[in-house]
Amino acid sequence: MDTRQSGFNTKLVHAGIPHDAYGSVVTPIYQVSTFAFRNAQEGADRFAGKADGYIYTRIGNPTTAALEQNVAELENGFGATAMASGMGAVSTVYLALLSAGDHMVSTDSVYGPSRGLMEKHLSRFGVESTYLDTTDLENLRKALRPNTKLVYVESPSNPAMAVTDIAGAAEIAHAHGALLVVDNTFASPHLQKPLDLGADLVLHSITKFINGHADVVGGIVIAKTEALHKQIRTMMINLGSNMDPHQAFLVSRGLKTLALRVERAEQNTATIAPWLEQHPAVAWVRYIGLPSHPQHALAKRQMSGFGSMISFELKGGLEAGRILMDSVKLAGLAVSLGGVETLISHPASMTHAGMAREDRLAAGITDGLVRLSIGIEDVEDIQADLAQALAKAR
Ligand code: LCS
Repeated sequence: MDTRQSGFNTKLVHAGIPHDAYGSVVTPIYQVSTFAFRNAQEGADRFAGKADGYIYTRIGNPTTAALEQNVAELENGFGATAMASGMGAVSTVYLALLSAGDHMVSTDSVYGPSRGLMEKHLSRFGVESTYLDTTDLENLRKALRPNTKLVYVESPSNPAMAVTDIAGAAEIAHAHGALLVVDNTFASPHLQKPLDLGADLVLHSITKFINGHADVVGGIVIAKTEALHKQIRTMMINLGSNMDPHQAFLVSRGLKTLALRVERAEQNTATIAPWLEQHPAVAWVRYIGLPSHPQHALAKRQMSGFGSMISFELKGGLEAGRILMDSVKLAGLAVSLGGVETLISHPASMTHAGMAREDRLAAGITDGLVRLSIGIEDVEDIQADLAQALAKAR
């Protein structure tokens, strides 16, 4: 079925499924490392790109290709390349698009290792970077240098929940001859389509909303054009950052319910966030769906929903936050997010522990910030769990 003109939910269920001899209604697992050629000429033609067909699973695999086709359609891109992890996607993008002497500008509150990889490792190869508050586009414009080749935005950002104007960032990047990459992990393709807003590449930690069941680590990069898609794919093949077919099978299974999961989790969050904000033990709440969020209006404009990620701090700061995290029973005390289960974590000592404290504070990641990923459980149970833990933390 050609789903390219279909609605989002139809794409989730049907896009990318290959037609096989058995009429399989979902994509089977091609747990195969290498594919035989009928003759030597066909092998040579496949390598030269003159004949269709698979060669070797690091280069491409039918199960992985089905997932790639599905996500490319969801993001309205030319093509997608699935990776072993979200960091596999981030590192492949950096290495494909940046060379010694190039400069990148990025959101200061990106996922810790996305920044660490650049500042601690790519810097060894002569790549420069500037991290700043990209919610202020003037900041971004001023940071561009003659050698700036890439603008890398995470929106909403992890865990500061900073929202960047993607169309505005695209305009600034393109006027300068640079590309715009958007990490769309926190929104998922259901709530935000950065390519439609002007981005050149979108990436996801598939581990989060796209898979949604806390049982797979994976990543994906979606390109707007054929040329960019080929550039990313070639780097993935050379780095060996490919996704395994068994991983891809599980992700395709989880993906079918993305819209249902995201909508239910957001419905729960719409109850939890305002309740937390008025709770006497809570100092502040950052949720993009609350009018108190500084980019609430922008989020409303460029996204079709507010999602299920909340950052907040207790009046008792870090010490109270620790008691809260040790007291929850339903919420899992774990990193990661975007699954069906509610999770709670402490970025300063966990996901963003690798950042210098002054960089963390400048990016809005305070010592006492607690991050919640609201799941799809009954909202009364989530609320009761948080209420009993907050009572202990007061
Ligand atoms: N981008 C974002 C926005 C992320 O949140 C993560 C992981 C990655 C990229 C990397 O993806 P991975 O390699 O883990 O699939 N974020 C995590 C977090 O907040 N807790 O655990 C992982």
